[in-house]
Amino acid sequence: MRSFLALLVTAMLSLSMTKAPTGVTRTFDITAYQFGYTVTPFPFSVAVGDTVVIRATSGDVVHGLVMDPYVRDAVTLVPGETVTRTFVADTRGRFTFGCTSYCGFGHFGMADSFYVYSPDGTAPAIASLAPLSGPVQGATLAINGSNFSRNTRIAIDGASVPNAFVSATQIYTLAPPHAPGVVAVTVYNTDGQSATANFIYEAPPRRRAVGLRQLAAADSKQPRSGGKPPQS
Ligand SMILES: [Cu+2]
Repeated sequence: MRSFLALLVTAMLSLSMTKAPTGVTRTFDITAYQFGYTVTPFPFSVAVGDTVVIRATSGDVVHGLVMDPYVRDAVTLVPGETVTRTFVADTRGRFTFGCTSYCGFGHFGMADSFYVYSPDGTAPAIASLAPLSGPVQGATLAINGSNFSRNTRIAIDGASVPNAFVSATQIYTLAPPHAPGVVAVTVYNTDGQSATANFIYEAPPRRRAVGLRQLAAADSKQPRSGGKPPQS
């Protein structure tokens, strides 16, 4: 009888800690490379109770993937082959996944994160970026919004960038050098909820290749107005 009660209590506890499926299915494509993973769509985060489908492959050599507790047995990723796994994200938190197949000198640092958040928590929000655009060499960027913390993670075009925390409504970061174009600036709070805004890397101005001789020639053709004509 006592063991039955213990079992009942355990069952009730685990019920309260996990969440029933939401009926939402989220599909992510994961490509392993030396030495990291790209996940599309980005960010790799879902609400607790969502059904998650991952389709994983390798972009170069043979890699692996393990993510406790959702992908417990190491998956082998071979270029040109896609492995599909489906699970219900029933526990919230940040889950690290990494490579299980030795793939070179960067193998042991080959890891990334998957977030399962509670939709009841407060999500961060971005109100504005200052500046809105910057040079391809990179720039200091102020992110204004709400619900930021020292542990807020910032990514620009998928790459992690520093968080120089000021307050819950402002953080600074460094936008790294990047090709011209529009990129996503995403902030994540610790439970993986995120907000995204666009930043523009501006193409450098094109310099006209004009020689001194051409300049002089153009100058002599200019009609002169005003002043005295040169004395001959
Ligand atoms: Cu690897």
